[in-house]
Amino acid sequence: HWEELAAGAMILRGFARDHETEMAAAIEQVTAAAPFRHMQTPGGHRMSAAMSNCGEFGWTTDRRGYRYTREDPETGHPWPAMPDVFRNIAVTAAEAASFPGFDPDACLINRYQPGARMGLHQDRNERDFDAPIVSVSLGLPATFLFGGERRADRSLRLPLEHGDVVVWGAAARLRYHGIAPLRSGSHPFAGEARLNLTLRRAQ
Ligand code: MD3
Ligand code: FE
Repeated sequence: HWEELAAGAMILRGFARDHETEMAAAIEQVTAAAPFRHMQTPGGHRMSAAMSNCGEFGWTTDRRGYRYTREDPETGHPWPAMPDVFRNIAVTAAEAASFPGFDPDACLINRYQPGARMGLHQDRNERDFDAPIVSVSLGLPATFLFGGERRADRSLRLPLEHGDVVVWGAAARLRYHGIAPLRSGSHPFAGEARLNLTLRRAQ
């Protein structure tokens, strides 16, 4: 069962919990081939969340800018294939939130350790903003910051927990958002970390 958080943002609480064993194996497999790393922003800052990707395209940032690439710049190899379990969760969730036919070609994996955060930003590197983004939260809980259409708009604070899936589309697709600094703790799924998958249509 889902509920609408805001126009265009549908939350399916605990939707991914039934698939956690398969997801853990899939994350292991992807990050063995494309290890988590702290990327550099164009402004020269090191991101506090560590990242990896799977799928045809992966999101990266360095001093030259933000973009999607077919290859992992660290290894020169294509990003690992998107595991079926990720795709299936995203497609089913999108369908439940009335986005039939979602066909993700990119999955960014973020790892937050205590203190890591993500400042308010918009996701604008995708070609088509009509496709939603599906996020899957795993491990430690986090406070999601949900802003408005302008950076200065007030943010709502929303807890996201292990297994929560959110479909961000339509009117929510270009809203500012971020993650407050992760609080210390331990979770049976991920130890002292939060993992977040975002499945996207990049190209
Ligand atoms: C709302 N990740 O990777 S996921 C990101 O928890 C990102 O790691 C956060 O923001 C995380 O870009 C938040 C939830 C999310 C993802 C994309 C959105 C919310 C969104 C795009 C538009 C609006
Ligand atoms: Fe984002």
